Amino acid sequence: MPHTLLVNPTITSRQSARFPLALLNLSVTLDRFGGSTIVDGNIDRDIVDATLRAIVENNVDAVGISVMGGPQMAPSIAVSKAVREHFPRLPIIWGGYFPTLYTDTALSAPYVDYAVRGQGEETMPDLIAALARPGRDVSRIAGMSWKDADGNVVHNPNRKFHLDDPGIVLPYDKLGDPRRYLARTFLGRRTAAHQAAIGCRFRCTFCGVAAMFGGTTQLPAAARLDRDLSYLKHTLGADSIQYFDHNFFDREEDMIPLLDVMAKHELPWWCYARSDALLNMSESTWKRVRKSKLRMAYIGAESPSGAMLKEIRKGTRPDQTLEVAELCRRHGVIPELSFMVAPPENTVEETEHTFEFIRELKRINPASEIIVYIYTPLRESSKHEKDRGKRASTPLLDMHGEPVVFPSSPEEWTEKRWVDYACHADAPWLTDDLRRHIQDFVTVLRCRFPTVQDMRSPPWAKRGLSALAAWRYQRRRYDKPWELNLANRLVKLRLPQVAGI
Ligand code: B12
Repeated sequence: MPHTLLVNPTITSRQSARFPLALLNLSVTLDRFGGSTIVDGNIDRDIVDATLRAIVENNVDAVGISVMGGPQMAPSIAVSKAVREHFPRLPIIWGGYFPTLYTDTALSAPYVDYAVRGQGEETMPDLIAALARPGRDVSRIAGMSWKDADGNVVHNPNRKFHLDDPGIVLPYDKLGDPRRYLARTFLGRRTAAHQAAIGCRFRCTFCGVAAMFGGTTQLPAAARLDRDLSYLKHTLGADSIQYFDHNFFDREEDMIPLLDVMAKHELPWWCYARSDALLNMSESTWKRVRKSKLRMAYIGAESPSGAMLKEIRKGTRPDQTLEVAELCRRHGVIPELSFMVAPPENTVEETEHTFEFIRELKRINPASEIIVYIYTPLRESSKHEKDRGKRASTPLLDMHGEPVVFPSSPEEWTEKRWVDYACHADAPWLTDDLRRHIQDFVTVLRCRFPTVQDMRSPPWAKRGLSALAAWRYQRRRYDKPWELNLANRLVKLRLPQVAGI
């Protein structure tokens, strides 16, 4: 009976740690024919030591590591290297967004043996079973890539996405006391993270979710959601839910039974949504949404330019963004609108246009929360195979007009400029002046309108910051807000784009 160790390398602080849902889902299927143990680096801060100990204690046969680009790269490398060094014969499997989008880069490392692409629930048990057989033949396992005897990377075909009901709740007890993952947020005192549906039917060209799912989405049965919410509410004591669903509101008729379950449980919630879906919902469905206590919807507004929204295949329009801000106000839902500024073309104009658009949104609905990202498109080869090479894309150029060359090893992805790229925080075509200008605008905006998601700073401090920033915001004097930077050192507002809600 093979035993697999599943590792979530550290990506955030202990207070911001949420259920490592990827590993919990993998655990369910691995435990059907063997065993599994989870090490969560967001809780066990010395992830290398915790992993090495768990390998010995559980007599482990393989190690699976969940890897997302950005700040999780460095700890993922550290833990993989340590495993290779101490247990050279133990297979190391990477799964998650990074190996799915950058498969060759992941497998170029000597400490990555197998890369699972997409969903791991079926691929991982197949792989573990194959590794236990003589010859270790993995050539027929869909959804993964590997290295042959000569070190060449072989990509097996993709695997279809499935949302099977395991008939049980996730094995939360594997995390020690699961209650420590319930957090005090603006939604409640004990907010739990949950994922009900998977995937997204849209194929936006910039989005990692589209690259992973290729337009597939699968909704859970209402009975399953009911069982999961009952457990979170009654057994763990959760009083609110953050849904990690890639795009919560799918077809209206399919959402109604789910919303009814949620209305029964009355757990205030947060989710990802689209402006068009919210705008198209009937009054009776909105009634259900209100009853179920939706508090905030994260909506990818992306850009005020219709042309750019078309270019990135967003499928929504700028007027819908403005309309949804008003609609949310009427229904008592806070819209959390995210934008991508500084695209590679018309960089400065698009950015200024976005700032003005944000001001308009704030006029329509002052409670709107705004997230400003830098537009960092995916490499063509990272897109889903169905979408690769479909559109004539202009090559990305850096600020000197040279082509942007993406990293070819996991180590290179740990360089600050690439961590920032993965975090949508910087891009090679940004000049120092524009980078500073964007940072300054964001500083003025977040001080003028402190996020309700911040639970640490006292209300008087937030009011003080807002008053201090008022004149700059009013007169558009964003540049060099030294007094706000100083004040920010004392009042450290939460950054939802870094730590989640
Ligand atoms: C929770 C979350 C976080 C948490 C922490 C996650 C953690 N590992 O503990 C926090 C808030 C810290 C975080 C941060 C970031 N995140 Co994040 N995050 C998510 C979120 C909302 C949910 C992840 C989740 O639990 N999903 C549920 C599980 C079931 O799905 P899954 O993780 O995909 O796992 C499945 C497969 O990927 C695979 N798999 C995963 N791991 C493994 C491991 C093995 C061994 C195998 C075989 C398979 C496998 O099988 C799993 C089961 O099917 C996703 C969006 C989403 N809904 O998935 C974004 C998402 C993963 N994040 C993303 C990004 C980019 C980031 C950031 C790097 C940048 C940013 N600003 O958003 C930041 C870093 C911020 C910073 N500056 O520090 C992107 C990744 C896309 C990409 N291009 O790589 C996503 C998809 C959001 C998006 N729409 O863009 N994130």
